[in-house]
Order: sequence, then C-alpha cells, then structure tokens
Amino acid sequence: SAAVRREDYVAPAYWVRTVELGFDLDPAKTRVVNRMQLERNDALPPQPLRLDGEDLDVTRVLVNGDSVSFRHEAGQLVIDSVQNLPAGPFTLEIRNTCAPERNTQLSGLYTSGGGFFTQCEAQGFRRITYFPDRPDVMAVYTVTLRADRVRYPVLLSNGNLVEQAELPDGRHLATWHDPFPKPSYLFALVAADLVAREQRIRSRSGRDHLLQVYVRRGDLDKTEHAMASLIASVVWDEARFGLPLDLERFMIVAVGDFNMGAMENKGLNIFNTKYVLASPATATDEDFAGIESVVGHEYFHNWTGNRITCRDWFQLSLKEGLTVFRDQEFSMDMVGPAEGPGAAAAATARAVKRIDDVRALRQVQFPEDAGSMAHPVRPDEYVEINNFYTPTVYEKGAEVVRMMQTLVGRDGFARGMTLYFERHDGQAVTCDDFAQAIADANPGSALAVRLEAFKRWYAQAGTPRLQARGAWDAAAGRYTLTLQQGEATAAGRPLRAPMVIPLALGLVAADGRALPLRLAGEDAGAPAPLERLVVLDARETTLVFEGLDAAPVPSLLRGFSAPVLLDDGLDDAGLLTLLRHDADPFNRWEAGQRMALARLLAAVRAEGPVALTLDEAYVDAMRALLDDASADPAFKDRVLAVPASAVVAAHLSPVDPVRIDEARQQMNRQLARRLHEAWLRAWDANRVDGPYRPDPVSAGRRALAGRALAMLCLDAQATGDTVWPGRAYQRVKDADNMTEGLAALRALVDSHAELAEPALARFHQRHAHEALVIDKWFMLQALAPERDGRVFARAKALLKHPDFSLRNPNRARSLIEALCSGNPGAFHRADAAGCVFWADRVLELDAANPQLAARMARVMDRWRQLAEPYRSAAREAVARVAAKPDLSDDVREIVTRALE
Ligand code: HT7
Ligand code: ZN
Repeated sequence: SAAVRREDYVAPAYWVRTVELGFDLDPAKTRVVNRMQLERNDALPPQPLRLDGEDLDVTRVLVNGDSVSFRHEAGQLVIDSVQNLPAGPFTLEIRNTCAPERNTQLSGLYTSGGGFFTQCEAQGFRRITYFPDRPDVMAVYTVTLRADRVRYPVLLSNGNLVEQAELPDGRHLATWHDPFPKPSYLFALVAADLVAREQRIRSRSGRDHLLQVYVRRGDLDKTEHAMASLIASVVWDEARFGLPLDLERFMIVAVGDFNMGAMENKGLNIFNTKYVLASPATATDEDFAGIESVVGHEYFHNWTGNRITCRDWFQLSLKEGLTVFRDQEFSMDMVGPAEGPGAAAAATARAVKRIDDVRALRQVQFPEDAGSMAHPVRPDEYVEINNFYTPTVYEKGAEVVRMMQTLVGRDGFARGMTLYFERHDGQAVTCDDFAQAIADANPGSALAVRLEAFKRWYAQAGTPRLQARGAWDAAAGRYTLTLQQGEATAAGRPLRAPMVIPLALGLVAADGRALPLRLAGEDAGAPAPLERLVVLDARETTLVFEGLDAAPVPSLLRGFSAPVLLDDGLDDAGLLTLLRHDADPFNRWEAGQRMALARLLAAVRAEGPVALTLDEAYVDAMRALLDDASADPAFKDRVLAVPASAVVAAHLSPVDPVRIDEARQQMNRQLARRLHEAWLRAWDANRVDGPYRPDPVSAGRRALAGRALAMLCLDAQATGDTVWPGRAYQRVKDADNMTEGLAALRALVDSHAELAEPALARFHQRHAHEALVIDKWFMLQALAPERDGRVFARAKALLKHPDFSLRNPNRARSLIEALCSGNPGAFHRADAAGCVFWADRVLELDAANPQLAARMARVMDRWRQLAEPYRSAAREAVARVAAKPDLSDDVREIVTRALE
C-alpha cells in the first residue's frame, strides 16, 4: 500500500460514542455483533462513512435498524447513504465473522494454547470487526462474551464485570463495561482456561482495588514477582506523579504466543509470558528486572497512553517515549532514592541502571539512526505502522523526555505532567501538546525559552555528533572548552539545524579532585559548583572556566545527559583519571569502555590478521577496579564487559563484523589470562549465600561471579585446565537458581568446553517443560562466540530440533534473531550462508506472521556499511526477499528502504 503522511492528518468524519460488542466465540468461526452509536463530525462536510476491516466476512449492516447497501473499497467498508442523515446520533449495527484459529499473525482475535486472546495495537481491531480504527476515535465499550463453559471458564474484557450467566447449551456469558472512552487499539478480550493470583489493595486516596494476574494452570507459583511489581507500580505512580489507579479491577493475562512484550489494554493488560512468569528456578536476574520494568511500563500507560492517547500514529512517542522514561525512572527508584536519605548510598546502583539503559540505546537505537530505517522520533511517513514501534520512538523518545526533565528539573517536570493531565485528560493529542505543557508549567526555564529549537529532537533523524576540545592556560588558571555540533549520523539526512543539548559536566584534576566550575564573568568570591548543566543551542559554544589550580580533565555528558555521539579527544591519561576519580559513576564506566573501544578499533583497523595485545596500563586499570573491595560488583561487571559489536561498528566504515568479533574474542581471552588471579578473587568474594532474591545487590554479585566463572572457563580452554569447566558443569547440575545455572552453562558453551555438550543435554532434560527456559537454551547456543563455523552450523541444525517452531515468536526470536542480529561474528560468512539463511527465514515467516518477519528483516538495515564479501552477500539476500511478489507490506517496507 501507499505511504501515510503525517502532514495529511484530517480529523475523523464520524465520532463513535458507544460500542456494544457481542462475541460468540468459536475457534473456527467467531460471530461478532457490533452495535455503535455514531455522530457526524459537523466540523467537516458530510461524507460517506468509511470503516476499516481486514480478513472479515460481513453478514449484515443496519443503520437505525434498517438494512443499508455498502461497498468495499481499499480495505474499507463504505456506506454512502449515511451522509444524507441529520448530523445527530444514529445507530450502526454490523454483523461479521472472523476465524481466530487461522489468525497466525497474532493481530486481532487469535487462539493460543487453547484460549482466545486479542492484540489490537496498532491496527488489529479492524481484524475483529469493522470500525474507524484510528486512535482519535474514542468510545465507551460494553462487551458480551459467549463461549463454551468448560473450555473457556474465564471470560474477560476491559473495565468492570457487570453480568455473568450460564447458557443452556453448555456455554456461558460475561458482560463487561468500561466507563472510560478509549480508542479501539485498547480493546481486549480473553476467553481461556486460566487461574489468577489475586491481591486487594487500598490506594493512598483510600480506594479499594482488585489486582489479578491470570496464567495457565500450573504457572501460579511463578506470578509472585509480577504481582509485587504491579503493586510497586501503583504505589510509585501515585507517589512520584500523583497518578492513582482509576479502575476497580486491574488484570494482567499471560499468553505464550505474542508478538511483542506486552500490551496496555485498559484494565486488561495482555502480556507475553516472558514478562510475567518467574521463579528462581526458571528466571534470571535479568528476567526479574525485565518483568518489573514491563509490568511498570504497561501500568504507567494507564495514564500516559490510555487516559491521554495519541491523536494519530505519528505521535506514538507521545505515549511510548514518555512511558519508557517513566518505567526507567520507576526501576531506578526501586533500586534506591534519587534524593534525601539513602541517596548517596544508592548513587552507584542507580548509575548501573542508567548504564544498562544507555548500553541498550547505543546497541540498537544508534545503529537504527545510522541505517536505512533512520527516522525521527515523530516519523513523517510510514507504510506499515507496526514497523515504527522502534528503538527510536521508544528509547530515543524516552531520552527526549529525560532531557526535558533535565532542563526543567524533577519538580518542574512533575508540575509539567500535572498541567498535561489538567489540559488533556480524556483527549487524543500530539507530541507538541506534551512539550508545550512541560514548558508552560516552567516559564522562563531553559526548555521554555528554547522550546521550538528543542522540538527538533522530535523532527530530525540521526544521532547528533558533538566534538569537544579543551585548551589549558596554566599561567592564567583558565580552561577554554569549545563544543561543536557536527552532522548527525543518519545517512543522507544531514543535521539541518543545531540541537538543544543539555550538557552535564565537571572538571577533574589528575589527583582526582573535583575542580570548582567558575565561568568567566562570574563572581570570584562566590562558591562555585562542582557540577554544572550547560545548555548548548548553537553550532559552536565556548565555555571559559577560571580560577583553576590544576589542569582539568573534562568529564562531559555526565549521566549521558543527551543522546549524542561525543568526541572529547581524551587520551588514555585523561580517561584513566576519569575511570579512577570521576564523581559521576556513569562517566567512570564510560571512560573504561572508551579505553576498551580504542584498543578494539586499533586492532580491527590494522592491516593483516587481527592481533590485539592488551597493554599494561589498561590491564592494570581493570585489575585495580576488579580488586577494589569498595567498588560495587554490578558496576565492576559493567566496566569489565567488552563493548558490544554494534558499538564498535558505529566507529568503522566499512564494517567488518568478523574482524570485530575476532578482536572482541581476543580481548576477552586476554582479560581472562592476564586477570586470572583477580577473577579467582572475584569469584570467591561474590558468592551469594542464602535463598535467592532478585534484589540489585545480590544480582550485581551474581553478575560479577558469573563473569568471573566465564573468564576462568575461557582461560581453562587455553591452558588445558579441567577444574573450572568441571566446577561450571557442577553448577549447571546443582544451581538452585536460573541466574547461576545459566551463567555456568554459558561459561561452558562460550568457551567451547568439552563439557558443554553434556551440560546442554542435562539442562534441556531438566527444563524440558518450561518453554521460557527452552528459549534460553536455544538462544545461548545461537549467541556463542563463533569458532570455525561451528556455531552457525549448530544454529542451522537447531532449526530441525523437535522443540523448535517458527510459529511461536519467542522461540523464533530465540534462535533466528539471536543468530542473525545478536551474533554478527557467526552470521556473516564469506560463503554467504548466513544471509541465505536469513532470507529463507524471513520469507518463511512472512507467510504466517508479517509483523515478526519484518522485525527479523531489520537485521539488514546496515548492509551498505558492510565490508566485502559480506556486503554483496547481504545485498543479494535483501534483493531476493524484495523480489518475492506476494510479500507483506510489513517486510516490503523494510527491504525497499534497505535497497533505496
Ligand atoms: N503499546 C504496545 C505496543 C504494541 C504491541 C504490543 C504487543 C503486540 C503487538 C504490538 N504492537 C504494538 C506495547 C507497549 O509499548 O507497551
Ligand atoms: Zn509502551
């Protein structure tokens, strides 16, 4: 289909005020009766009524009780006669059927594990019934579900349960009413054989609520953490933003077949099982953290997304960027407070959360911004909206909101949120409306005075580059810092105008002192701060600091205060100063990563075979940190992680993924060898005793112990030692929690130990009935560092494993996505076999589930930047996919953009 453009927005020609939906649920043929109260939008001239519909059979259309004629045009059902009706309300009744069991796209109404589930965002409601399926049409829904009582004992929809009854034919019914007007994408129903964990809570405001987490029988013991996360989310949103739960009942339902992580349907969130089910035996620390954050994210949407929704899909970041920001803040506050007592103690743990978020941004969003799918946070056009649920809209969008908070302060931002709800509660609005509310609540702030320029963050694609160079005048005690904005990374889309960049900075002396930041012209007698926020809004800014008694090392972009690529030109000496002394833990981590990156880049860029030799300065610095008993274990773990391939690739042109992988592996092997004694000490010092708890302190210790074990096994592979692989194998057998068991298995698999095979077999046997654990088993093998083509061959062979299925999105991702996008060193091959594998899978998937296929297709976004022979292999594979005549719009948009 043709592209939809943001500038073409027009308000809907008809409003839908109420919807009564009746469902006779049957997997083969579900009957839907859809009775709507409509009104013409009298701001527009009278025109035919157009309703979206996809893969439906319509049986009857009645207007005010009378049959009317209709036609089908471009995926819509068109009724011409209503334009002759008076502008007042009229009733439209549509009867149609759909086939849930044949719905392999998992969009609309589908079956999974013997139950019925829905997914309506972005445009799935039109696959259930005919409707103006756009977010600015908000209606009040009443839904009646009828289904077999034994097979589907639980019948759920949005809002409150108003009626339940037995029917004579072995069926039963339930009627639900949602008093809040909502867009169709927030509609949901579930009919299945489920059980629920329940919890009654009383909120701060004194209202009682029932919280429920529905899962399949047998999974109830894995719902405690999801429920605890939900309760914490309710408490946090009320405390931090004054936003209470507005429903008597809030339900979460887990389903095994799901295209994404979860969905915020009003009062009835539907979740991928991956983000609900957790027990110490089946879920890792990372899974526990993921559940907390996704449960929070969907819950927070109740205000930012549901109460105030998007006017059109170009505004997606209005709800997604803001809600990611909110879930990041929630997870960080759960680690420890930002202000008041306990804040100092929590600072490093909070920084680790920020480090993890920034790592994710750099690994997925920065590459997106530099590839064929680069788009602004508020895109200008799309063919298939599902392709724009991207790291740019989500994670970069969250950075944009974070910058707003940085510019107006935490309290100012909370005031802005309050104003946003005062102005827009119950409406469908735009990103501009949000930014305006935050600015208007903070008149005179750094945001308000530059609002128009700041909004370029919504409009311009690409990651801005920022260059910083300093000049030190020892005699005058003066340091001059010149900051220049460069072109953004987005291919063919130069940065059109300078961005507003909040730059948090400090100056650090070689002896570790934080130097006072007195700008030229400021009162020399007044105390100067040790950290400042400078707002850059020009192509070039010069800052002059005076009164310094020592040469400073600039610590810029503290806490990653803006999503830019910073080039500060620091050498090893400067980076070592920051690594050791910076008051900002984020920049300490950054300095360590920059040192590692410089070594990787040098090895990859050098002529001839990759030969990386780590120097004493770097090894000593890493050893000192690893042995520093006062340093936080999670922080050490993050500093000692070798930068990801995507992060290295961002600095290279062309990109040779195999050389990058080789350099990374060599670096890991040398860290394993040269820090052997320190890894032994880290292993001993970070054992976690007592029952498993997923708190950040014990998770940090487990992370570092797991890294130590991996390093010791890697080194054992080089020295022929059998003790450490033996210990790891024992752990796979004995560990009482998945974090430690999986880390041990990974240590064996990643080091290509002989014991890897029996360990994999044991692990599989032990967890054969836990789908989410078997996903990990597939993923771990697909992500192993390549050696002589063995990892690729294994991944290919795993396609034929009886547990593998392309139909289940989690399983497909665990093997295909892990190999193709998570393991560039194994995927890119001189014989092009990886690209052939990719094209075959994308085509196979596209026939069943285009949304998922399109996500897999994104692997090739940056094929143009690849070095030969990988580039030609990739181009050929993309062209082969593009040449398929009946390709979905989803995949076609991705591959067409890749070839443009
Ligand atoms: N708002 C949701 C986004 C979404 C989605 C979820 C599940 C399956 C398909 C989907 N398409 C879009 C999830 C969120 O961001 O909270
Ligand atoms: Zn979301």
